[in-house]
Amino acid sequence: SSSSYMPLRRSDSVADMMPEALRQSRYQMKRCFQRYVSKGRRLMKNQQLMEELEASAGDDKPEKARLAEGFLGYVICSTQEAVVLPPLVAFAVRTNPGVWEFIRVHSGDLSVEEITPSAYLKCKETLYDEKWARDDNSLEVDFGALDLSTPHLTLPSSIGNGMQFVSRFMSSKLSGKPESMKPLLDYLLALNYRGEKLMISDTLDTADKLQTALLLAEVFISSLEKSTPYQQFEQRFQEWGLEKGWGDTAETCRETLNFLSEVLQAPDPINMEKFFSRVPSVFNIVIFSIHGYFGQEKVLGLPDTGGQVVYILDQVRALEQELLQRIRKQGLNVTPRILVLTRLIPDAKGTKCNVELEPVEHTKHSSILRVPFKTDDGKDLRQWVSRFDIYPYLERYAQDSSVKILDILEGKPDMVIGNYTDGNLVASLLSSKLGVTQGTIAHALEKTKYEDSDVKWREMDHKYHFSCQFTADMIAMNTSDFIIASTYQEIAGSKDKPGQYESHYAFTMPGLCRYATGVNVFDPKFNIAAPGADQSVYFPFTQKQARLTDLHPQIEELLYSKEDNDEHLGYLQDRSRPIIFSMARLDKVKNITGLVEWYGENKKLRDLVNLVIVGGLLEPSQSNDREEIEEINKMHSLMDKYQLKGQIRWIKAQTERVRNGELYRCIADTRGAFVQPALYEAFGLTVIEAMNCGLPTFATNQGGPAEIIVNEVSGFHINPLNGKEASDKIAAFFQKCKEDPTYWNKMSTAGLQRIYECYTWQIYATKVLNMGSMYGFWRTLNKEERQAKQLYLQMFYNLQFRQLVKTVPKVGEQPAQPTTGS
Ligand code: UDP
Ligand code: LCN
Repeated sequence: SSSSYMPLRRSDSVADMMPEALRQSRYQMKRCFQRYVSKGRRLMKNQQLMEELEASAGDDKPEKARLAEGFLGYVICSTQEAVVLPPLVAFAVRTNPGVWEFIRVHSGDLSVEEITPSAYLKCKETLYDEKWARDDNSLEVDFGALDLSTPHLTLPSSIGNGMQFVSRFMSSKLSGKPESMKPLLDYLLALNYRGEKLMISDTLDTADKLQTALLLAEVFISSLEKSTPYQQFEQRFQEWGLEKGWGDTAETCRETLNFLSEVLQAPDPINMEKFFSRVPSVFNIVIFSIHGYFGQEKVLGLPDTGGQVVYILDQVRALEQELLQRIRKQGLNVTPRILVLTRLIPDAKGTKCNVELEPVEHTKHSSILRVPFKTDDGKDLRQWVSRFDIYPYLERYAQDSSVKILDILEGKPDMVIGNYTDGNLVASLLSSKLGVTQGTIAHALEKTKYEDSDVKWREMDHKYHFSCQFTADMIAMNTSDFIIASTYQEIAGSKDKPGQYESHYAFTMPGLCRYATGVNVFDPKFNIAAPGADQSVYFPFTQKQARLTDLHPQIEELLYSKEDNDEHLGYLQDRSRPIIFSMARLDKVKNITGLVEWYGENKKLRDLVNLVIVGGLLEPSQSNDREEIEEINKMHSLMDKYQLKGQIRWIKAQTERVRNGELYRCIADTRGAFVQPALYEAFGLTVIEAMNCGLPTFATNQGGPAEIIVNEVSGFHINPLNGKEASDKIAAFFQKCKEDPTYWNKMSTAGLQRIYECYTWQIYATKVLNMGSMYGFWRTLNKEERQAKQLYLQMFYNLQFRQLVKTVPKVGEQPAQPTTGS
């Protein structure tokens, strides 16, 4: 019989549509659900659910197709995972980025019920810790319940545009009665630099008075020559109650006055944003990046030391420039300061990580400030500590660094920005203590890197201490005023795959804590500001006059000398071939060994190109990082297995940025390509470095690179889970280039174009300083609710986080006994 399918209205809620769908294809559904429950209790992921749905149609091909296209197919296809507890099956359905629904279906009578995230999580916990799941008083946290009056975005496509939404919402909130302006007025009245008033004086204490003053000033100033310096009319401004900060010339002052007049008359988002981009509210910034070796020389490629360091140093340079330009335009004579806080490591291993204060190169007012970790007996901890084991040192670190910061800045910073879990937690402690605006950056959230790391936290805790890490992440995300993400996918993923932040929406760590709402990606605190690459280091290979030819002999040796030494292994027999190049820390997720294996397996590719790898150390005995050691061993065994010598060059981690820039360009000279094969990459700075140098790039479709590169337009996506397909794709490219050399140039140019349009530090700095200013005001609204949440977070920190920290051994201590024999 032909079954009739209901018309799909995909915007409707799944729970609402389900009963009707069931009525229409009851028989197939029953078969499918029988399969789901037949194997007993378990967690099923999307792929398994789809496979079993297909299998339930047996050999009937048309039936299979109908199922896949029908409503059930749609629901299962959108289901991220399902918990099977016969006879019930609970589904976590994600119909759109950020949009989740939880439903429970009875496999016998096919009744459907919508359930809360908490109820869904309880089902899931049953699989791992039944007693805890059934305990009415197990710890449940719902941060969402604490921001009831925070407005939320509703459109998935707007996620990451928080600032725009905030300025719209503020516009409507400040509209209407004159009293509505009070928060803005109070904010302006409080503006000062070290006690000296800015913009308005205390006399302008009502919106009316302010409006009148603005009007007088505007009329007066339009009669002046545009370039008239502020000093010439400063006196007049003061008579009206206007202080410094409006501008350096008549023209800029007039603009700023006008933006505010417009806002006072009838607030609109455009003038609101423009006004806030002018407000002198940020002069001193503190940035936390604690773990790893943080330095400017000889640190890159060391364990835990990669893109985050590059990102921050470039970020500081860009922010300082933008600050200087803004301050000048505000007509102020203020020196901005940026401090990057990291840890001081006495055993610095040839780096400068044992130096307390170090100026940041190419800046005038920015420094790295290093504060040591302390042992229990008050001594400086001498050695490097893995980011996974760092938790016991952070609270003390926050206290010690806050003393130093206040001392050096001679007061509070105006904004703190954290990086990664450790930096964000310390930034949270500091911002709560000092009451300053906080921004959060996560170069990678570990939760999504390790499958089921939330429900299986217990198994992994002795190695990774995720119990501490995820708790700290939750505290930071919820304390922070704004969150800076590099890409949309970092927040809300893609059509099929949840984003890093999104995966913290509702999750559970059975036996520890259930997050009914962890963080909601529709919160307007989320913003995208993509980093760039330093264009003085990474510039196109075609810029002949700028090329660093002095370095060519060294690079020549690095790539082509025939002998193995302690810098490189393997050699390239046929120099005429193009090179495919990859460079990364030798971590498992970077999947460098995967690339070597694909290359080894693919005869065609091996005939076309040579392979050059930069990463890690060459001998396991030289490393003290668990994962790196495993990967080093794997590299050796793959080189043996596929007899790669003669076709591969493996060079150890390279710490000279400038030389690396030239290295990318030398690879481009061979008309080669860059390959970034990571199993998952949060952003992927090497991808934009390579593209900046004009090197055609193949990068993982898992994470940031999928957004940086438009597939087949400005580069290529490869699927790291399908090595054959990936290596065939690379081979096909080189085959095509052989036949049509212009194809290589076309891809090279298209990559550059993409970079110039979207990935530069200038664009970034403007956005981030606007955030600082805008969210600095935003946090003054809704004070009571914020304070209540802050108290709750403090309690959570004290009762939960501090207890968990005790399970992490300090350096030299015996690890806590694992609870199960593993
Ligand atoms: N890098 C380097 N030498 C190495 C490996 C990496 O200089 O041996 C640099 C690379 O050029 C890039 C950064 O380290 O600037 C890595 O950043 P990415 O975002 O690719 O990855 P992460 O290491 O942050 O995960
Ligand atoms: C850390 C990572 O893992 C990369 O994906 C990023 O590109 C880098 O930090 C800079 O944000």
